[in-house]
Amino acid sequence: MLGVYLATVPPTVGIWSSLFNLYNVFGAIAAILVISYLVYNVVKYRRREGHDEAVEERGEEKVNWRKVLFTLAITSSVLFVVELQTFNSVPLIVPPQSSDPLNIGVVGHQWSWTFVYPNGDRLVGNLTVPAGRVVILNITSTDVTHSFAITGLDVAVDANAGRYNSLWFTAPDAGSTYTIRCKELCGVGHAFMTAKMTVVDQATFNAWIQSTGGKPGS
Ligand SMILES: [Cu+2]
Repeated sequence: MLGVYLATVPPTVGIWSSLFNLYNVFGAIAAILVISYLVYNVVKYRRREGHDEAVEERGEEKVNWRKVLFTLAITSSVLFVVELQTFNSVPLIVPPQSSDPLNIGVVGHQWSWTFVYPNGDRLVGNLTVPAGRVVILNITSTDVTHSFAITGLDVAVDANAGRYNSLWFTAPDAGSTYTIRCKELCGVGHAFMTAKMTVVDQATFNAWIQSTGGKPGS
């Protein structure tokens, strides 16, 4: 089952993307069915000559309980399956227990992102992470609500003042870069509230974090 598969494999870009595509396919099929049925009924029951008289003659329309129950049964079954899959996917929200995660603080403000590294460094607009390691971001804001999103990794969470929201990911490929964006309209500078994420190997990361100067956080 998809749910069991999801619960045992760490989410990577591939899984998120395949889920996104799956939802697109399901959404398109549902849309085609619903809209076709709607158009069919609009045409079939369009107003015609003598319509009012016919309705008056028939008297009050009777409810077709068989149809109602059939629709209810189909809808409930679909929702039940979706609900099961949702509960199966809950472990995805929690980082894998066996991992040795790297915790980085993220502070959003109008209009930039500051990253607080474990050694106390605070760097604006520069998120550098080692490839293949679980990274946990603890995200907050000093002013309005922002939303932290890594384009291409398909992860995002709101940045709210007064609380920390976290997300986790593993970046699979050393040498690649990603663009971080705010995706909650937060003022005139919103569109330019970006940062760069660079993925390096663990040794390069260790050397880099030492070279940043270890400026203690303020
Ligand atoms: Cu914004």
